Amino acid sequence: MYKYTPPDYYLVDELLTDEHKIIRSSIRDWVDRSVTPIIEGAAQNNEFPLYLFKELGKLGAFGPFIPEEYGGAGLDYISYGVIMTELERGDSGIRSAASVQTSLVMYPIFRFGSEEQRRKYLPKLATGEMVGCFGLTEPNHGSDPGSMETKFSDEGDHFLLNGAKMWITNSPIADVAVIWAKDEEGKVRGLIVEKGMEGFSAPETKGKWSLRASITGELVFDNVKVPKENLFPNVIGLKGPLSCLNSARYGIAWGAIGAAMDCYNTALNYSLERKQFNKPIASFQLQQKKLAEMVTEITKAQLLAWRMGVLRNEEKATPGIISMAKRNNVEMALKIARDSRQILGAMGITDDFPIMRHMMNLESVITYEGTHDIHLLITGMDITGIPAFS
Ligand code: TGC
Ligand code: FAD
Repeated sequence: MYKYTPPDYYLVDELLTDEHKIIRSSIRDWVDRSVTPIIEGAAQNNEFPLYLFKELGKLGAFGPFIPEEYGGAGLDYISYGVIMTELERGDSGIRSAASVQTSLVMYPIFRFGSEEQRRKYLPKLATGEMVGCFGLTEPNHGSDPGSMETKFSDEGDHFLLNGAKMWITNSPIADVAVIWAKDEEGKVRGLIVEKGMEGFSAPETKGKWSLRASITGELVFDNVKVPKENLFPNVIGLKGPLSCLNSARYGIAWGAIGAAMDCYNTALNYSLERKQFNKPIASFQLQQKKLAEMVTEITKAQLLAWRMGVLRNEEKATPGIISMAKRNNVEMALKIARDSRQILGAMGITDDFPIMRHMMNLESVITYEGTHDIHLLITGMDITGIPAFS
């Protein structure tokens, strides 16, 4: 395994503040210490290293932009992005855990929840004492969440929730689930469902070839009685869950750069060391083409992410801006993983190197939080004004 030396061809580091660099270095050290040594084994064994959850909480990886009074760190969005890049250099599954906890659980509770909900859940989610998950996707409705079937009725002193969600990161280990369901008028609302509520189960989804160090499952609601105070009072409609996705997609656009940089760093070092025909393979033009294109694409992705971060801090990052960065940066990372794998030849398929694991993980990353196609259509709609989804 090579020392991690991420590329910074355009001196993008100079755009970061000292605070961003301190945060980055603490997460990078933690990944070197706690993730890199165990992650290949965890992926091979298809196990989420749950004990890392509280460590992530201690590091401040959960809710970095949530105000300190609710347990967050009150940082800006570039700090959040930098954290995501470092975590995904370790593994997309570790970044997923932080994405879901931060953007899909803490963010909606902070933004749409009551003051009581904020005080009850946010501090424990920030420390990792509580694990959260987010249920939007259903067996019959993935790209089209507006057609969801999960619904709840008003039973006087409580709600009755029925339906099912699928492909939910962390659902089997979650203490709380942020669930999006339709009310009796067909309006999408958000509810907090807690582990142990009667009729609520969260079976694990087995057999994944991707994100093997992350746990995924279903959420099944069979006449679950949900207390009325668990409804989000401050949002009605699909814009609720879609706003959470903006935050998570933003983090993924930064995160994918970490996976790409780890692959590039591995391929560059290997190509300088590995000799064929009495020369390092890095001396052959075909390999230099791959490496030169990789560093070019990483640089473009870094600049896109940084600019998106500035706009997000200024509350000017539209959903279209975020979709473009998620789509571009994840595709970039997946291509770099594939090209890096080729540079390593047969060694590229082994777990002596991180490339194949990143490549398989990125097949999920390019699908979740909106597929590659859906993000293209979001950009298409943004520039033409015509939605082409249906
Ligand atoms: P549409 O009619 O366009 O919009 C409905 C309402 O929502 C508003 N809206 C948004 N609001 C905030 N942010 C956005 N990005 C928004 N996009 C739309 C819109 O203005 C409208 O508001 P209003 O007030 O007029 O009602 O909705 P549509 O039904 O046509 O769907 C549009 C589409 C296809 C873009 C959207 O539904 C979509 O993004 N589909 C992809 C689904 C998706 O991304 N699912 C992700 C599930 S979570 C996940 O994958 C977690 S992975 C976790 C991990 O990291 O491990
Ligand atoms: P579909 O929507 O069935 O799409 C299938 C194919 O059709 C895709 O190629 C898609 O691009 C294409 N397609 C669909 N509609 C159109 C269209 N209008 N035009 C052109 N092409 C179209 N969801 C959650 O709610 N919470 C989670 O925590 C979560 N975690 C996940 C973890 C993992 C590991 C994975 C793999 C998924 C997770 N998801 C989660 C679900 C994820 O968001 C969905 O898989 C994703 O939104 C796509 O939905 P789908 O798989 O049903 O695909």
